[in-house]
Amino acid sequence: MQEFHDNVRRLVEFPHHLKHVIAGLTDAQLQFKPANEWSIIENIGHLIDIDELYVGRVDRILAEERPEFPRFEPDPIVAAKGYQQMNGHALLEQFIATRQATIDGLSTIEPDELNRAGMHAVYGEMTLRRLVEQLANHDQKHLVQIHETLAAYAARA
Ligand code: NI
Repeated sequence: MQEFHDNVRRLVEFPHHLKHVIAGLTDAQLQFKPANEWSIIENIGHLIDIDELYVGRVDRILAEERPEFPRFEPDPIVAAKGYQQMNGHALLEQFIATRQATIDGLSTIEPDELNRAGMHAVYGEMTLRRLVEQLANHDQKHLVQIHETLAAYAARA
């Protein structure tokens, strides 16, 4: 249970880190797209998509016996939602609200439910315990990508 709580705490803390990074950025920085990469706005939108995806998985794991999860393709969703045309700071506030809802949902999980699982088409068995760890790791992956995008913006010709 301790590991689960540690990962939930990582999920709680992440929006504060992200807000700190995003706070002073201009639209030009937020919209800058390195070749074949998402902009910072698109990264924020994708974080919303993934929270919604994971909350859906959590709900199904709690309600069904070993539900099956299809492979998720992030790029078409990011493009279809048109994040690139949105206001980055408003989108960040939307992510913060989405993440709060995620945390509220996770707070109702009982210790004996942590080993309940679904079956992912690519990753195989996903217990609730592992799913929450993956979500916290996913945050960090995109934080790194956001920092790399900022560095690429600063270094652009
Ligand atoms: Ni991702």
